[in-house]
Amino acid sequence: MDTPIPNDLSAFWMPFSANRQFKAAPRLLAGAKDMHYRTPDGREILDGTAGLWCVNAGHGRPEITKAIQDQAGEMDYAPPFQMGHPKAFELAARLTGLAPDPLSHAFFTNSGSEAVDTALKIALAYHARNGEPGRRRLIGRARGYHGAGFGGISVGGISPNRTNFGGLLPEVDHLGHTHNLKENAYSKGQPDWGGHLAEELNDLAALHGPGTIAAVIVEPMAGSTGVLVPPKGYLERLRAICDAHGIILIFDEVITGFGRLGASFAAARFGVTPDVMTLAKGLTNAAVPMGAVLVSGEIFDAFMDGAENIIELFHGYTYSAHPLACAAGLATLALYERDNLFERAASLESYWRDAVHGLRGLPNVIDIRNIGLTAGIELGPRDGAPGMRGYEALVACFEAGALVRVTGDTIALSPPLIIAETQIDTLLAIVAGAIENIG
Ligand code: PXG
Repeated sequence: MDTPIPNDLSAFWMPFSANRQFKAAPRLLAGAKDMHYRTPDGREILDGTAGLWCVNAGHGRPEITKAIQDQAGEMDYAPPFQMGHPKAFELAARLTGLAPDPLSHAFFTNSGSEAVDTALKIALAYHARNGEPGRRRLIGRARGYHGAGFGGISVGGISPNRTNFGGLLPEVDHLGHTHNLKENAYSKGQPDWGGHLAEELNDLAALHGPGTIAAVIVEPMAGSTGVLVPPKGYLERLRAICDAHGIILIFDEVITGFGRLGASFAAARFGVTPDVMTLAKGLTNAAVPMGAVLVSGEIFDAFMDGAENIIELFHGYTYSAHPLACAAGLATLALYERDNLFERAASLESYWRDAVHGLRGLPNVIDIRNIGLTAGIELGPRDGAPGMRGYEALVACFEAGALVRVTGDTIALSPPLIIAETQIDTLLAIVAGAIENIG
């Protein structure tokens, strides 16, 4: 059945999009099932990006749809302040059960951006309550993406996301990024070179005074800026330096959570556990917006002193732990477990790695990197027109029947974890054809 195409695209101000370019030649998606989108004119598009790194269990899973439908019929909404509903507590227990120790408490938000702002606020408030109000500095990393809120863009390291938005948060500094083509081009999995870059945190601690730093936030694997895989030893070193100086380590696992790297979380894959973890996307398979912040018992307990009738954290959202999101989250976690999707991602990794590295040698390809079910395929920029080659690759892939994500001139792939080996072949053949055709 054909879905009608809207006849006027003008009113919608599209996020993170070139509005005029898009509206001159729109790419619309109207349906989705398992590994495919469907366009309004009935074309099937293989989903090479799990939507936007989020539909990890594939599209339109009936178990999730039904859970949302049932919950909407039973109770549409419940206020989360000074009230509760059963599924919120159940989801928090299941989520913390899945997370590595000592992450034992969950705060719910509606997006990754809100999860990041919440995590930063918790880190600052924790130190204040813990007798160290002078710890107010937040450290992010160049090329980090932590959402679009003021907290997230302040610690984020993507310059156009920060420009023209005023003074941002004070008392923020950044580590350098770990991307280095000269040392690490065509690395498979974690690069050998670059673990020492974590020492920059010691330099920043010396510069500002270690007792002034509240938290460090990093994506264990940076997704948005093109699949930057952590060098061997890097995260371990960050953890050790944070421990030495009393700094809270926040892993932003909005992309890396829920099987993307072949384990529940990047923390489990790399064997490095943060004090705070931010989540969203795959938490509900993206069927209902939801984010979460997981914190250690030590952090939670620091808030649980004082008079019991006083609100411990003056923070929250109207839709924190929304019943539809909780229902979707519970159904999603059950599906991940029932279908062993994290293990499936792990077992597909070597096939995926070989397939993506098979594109080495194609015109203009200057690097290929991978981990879990992710890949970054970096193209050299066209003279005087950085980003053009990437954009043309996106359009060419879409026309050939695959959805990919492009950041600058890097093609980023992150398919649903249900992808079959034959679909990996199809996806990479489409990407290879696009790279050859755009020249
Ligand atoms: N942290 C990380 C690590 C993310 O990847 C966010 C926070 C923010 O989440 P929300 O739900 O507020 O969007 C993200 C979001 C891309 C792309 O091009 C990635 C994201 C968003 C938009 C585009 O790869 N990730």
